[in-house]
Amino acid sequence: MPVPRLIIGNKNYSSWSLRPWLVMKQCGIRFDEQRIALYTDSAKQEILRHSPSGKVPVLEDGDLVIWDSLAICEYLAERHPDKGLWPADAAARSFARSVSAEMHSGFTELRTNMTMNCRGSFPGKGRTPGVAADIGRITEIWNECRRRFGADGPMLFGHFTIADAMYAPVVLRFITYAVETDPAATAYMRTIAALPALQEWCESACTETEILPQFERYS
Ligand SMILES: N[C@@H](CCC(=O)N[C@@H](CS)C(=O)NCC(=O)O)C(=O)O
Repeated sequence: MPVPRLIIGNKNYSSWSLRPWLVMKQCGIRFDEQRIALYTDSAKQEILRHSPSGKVPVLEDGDLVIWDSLAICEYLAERHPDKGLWPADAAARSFARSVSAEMHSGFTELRTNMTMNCRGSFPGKGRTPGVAADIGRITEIWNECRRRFGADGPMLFGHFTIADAMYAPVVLRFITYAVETDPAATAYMRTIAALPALQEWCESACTETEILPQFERYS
């Protein structure tokens, strides 16, 4: 039986691609992966062959095309109810959806000034006042999730959910830019960073040869 195909960008730089990829890997959902090197002369044309938005990630599953990271995660949660991709409890689930949507639509300062770069190491760079505010809000989210809903495990809602995938690229950014966090947030970051699936992504990112100057401004 054919498996879904996830089309992603460069692993070193494409944080939106990482989110659904991590959900599928972490939950053992079988899929084929196709990588398009972003921002080359032919990249846009190639992406548009798969994704009407001209952006990655996009998931092709039979006749279905699902574009946008969060829409893909929602689709996976519907297709795989056994994986617990959202918390079972309604209060926890609405909280998980809210923090995932907050990530998806927000933290622009952080995303602009501390772009994901798995290979990079830029301690202290990019800390505008807006970035500091984003860092404060993100650690507040992590700590509140852990305190209120995380008793059954080390993730935001105990076990791995879409919310953890949404924040995994932020964990990678905090490592790259050496953001210092409180002990609870640091423990959460360690848990996410140790996920074999995330390590696999980073190892793969390190083998990529493309260098995109717009994401290397501190190099
Ligand atoms: N809201 C979209 C954002 C997708 C997005 O911005 N993707 C970037 C890569 S991380 C992209 O495709 N850039 C290539 C381009 O714009 O040509 C999502 O969540 O999937």
